[in-house]
Amino acid sequence: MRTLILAALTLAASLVAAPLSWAQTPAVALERTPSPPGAEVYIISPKDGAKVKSPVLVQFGLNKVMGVAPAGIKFENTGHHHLLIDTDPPANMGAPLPATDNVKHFGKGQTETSVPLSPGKHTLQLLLGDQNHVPHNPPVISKKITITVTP
Ligand SMILES: [Cu+2]
Repeated sequence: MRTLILAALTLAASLVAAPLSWAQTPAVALERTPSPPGAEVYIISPKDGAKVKSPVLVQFGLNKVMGVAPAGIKFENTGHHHLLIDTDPPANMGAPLPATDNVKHFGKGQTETSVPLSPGKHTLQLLLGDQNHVPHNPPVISKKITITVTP
């Protein structure tokens, strides 16, 4: 029993001493941040099915149940936006979101962006993340929209 407690304390101390970089997959599952009931994230523009020119101005909407806070700030019922471009949401919602060409982080609390996109069809979707870039529980995710970029 004593050994078990020591092991737990050592683990806790190591987590405090060496905070995980959000880009790494944590060895220990992070505690998920709860989202309040009724939280909704949505793409204000462009509209689903829109024909647009590149660069595309994408505006992020979040209903009043939640607020936007920069990454690293722990505050109840807040998060920051992630724009998923031409990709499905991750299967594992319990891990920090990667930063890739298809998953853009808006960790300063931005609520819009301008994305250069090649001509053709593209999908866009918003996924809110907590201070550690981990989706909330349950995830706050928008409908996936499809747009067509015209040359
Ligand atoms: Cu993030």
